[in-house]
Amino acid sequence: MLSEQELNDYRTKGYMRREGICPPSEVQQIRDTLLGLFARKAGYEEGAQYDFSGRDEPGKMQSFPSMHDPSHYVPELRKTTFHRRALALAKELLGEDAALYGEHALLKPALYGPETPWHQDEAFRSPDFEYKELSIWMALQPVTEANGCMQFLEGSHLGDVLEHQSPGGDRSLHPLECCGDFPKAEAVPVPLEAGDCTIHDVRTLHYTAPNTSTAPRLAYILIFNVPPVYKPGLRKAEWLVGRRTDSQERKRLWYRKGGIAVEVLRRLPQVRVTNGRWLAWAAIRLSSKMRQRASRPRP
Ligand SMILES: O=C(O)CCC(=O)C(=O)O
Repeated sequence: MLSEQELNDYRTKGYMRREGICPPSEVQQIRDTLLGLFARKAGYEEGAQYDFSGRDEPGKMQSFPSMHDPSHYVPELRKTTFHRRALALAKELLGEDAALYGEHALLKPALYGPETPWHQDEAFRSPDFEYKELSIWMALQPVTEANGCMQFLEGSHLGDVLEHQSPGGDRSLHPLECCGDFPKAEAVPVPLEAGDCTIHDVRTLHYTAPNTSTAPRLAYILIFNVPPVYKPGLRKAEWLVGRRTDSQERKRLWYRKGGIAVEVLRRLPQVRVTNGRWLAWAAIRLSSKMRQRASRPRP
């Protein structure tokens, strides 16, 4: 799907733009499906749906509705042309081992939808692994700077993971913002038509502005990776220590009430047992999560 020139460009810049990854009829169908999931707050109790930029409080209107893995609630999403083409692109960019790591839907409300702070996705990941990962961000209506199209810092994926922090120092909030030194003024906004996408590397610095338009901005993002390589102590990520969002808390309670079995059944068909490196990654992640939990002070 990609020319040598496009591959080289991606490697140099850390992002690219693709037109028409999704046919127009499917754009409408995916849009309606995701809006329906937001409207009925699907997955809220499981921690899959949450406010991306504020606290989740009962009865409070979300400032930036966000949802992880919508295909857990509507499995047909995985059968779309978008999923199929996105996987093919990921394999070209990351290698044949590439597989879907997660999905994200982000609904930036009209007029007041807040910004997504500058960040590198790797800042959210455990610092004990080396990653090869990318995100395919599809617009479900036209996007420009005015309603929050993606903006990138060219070449930023070639440097280190910079210092990040929780906005206002509040570690119960979902976003992380980059507080390292980088030339924000060189940001490149990438406007798109509905059904177009951007692709960015896990280390590329990116940002979206507040939605000042009169219509909501909806994006559907697919994240792909190859098995991360365990390198204990590779980086430090102080900003992750003690971070606990409201949605993580709901997920923990849901797991305890038996949700863990549901989660295992949902993920089982996707388990990548064909390659020992996926199994090693899963086992190391599980044991480090259990160690973290054991060392956490009891309330
Ligand atoms: O859509 C947004 O506002 C931000 C998306 C983002 O940060 C990402 O896809 O990594």
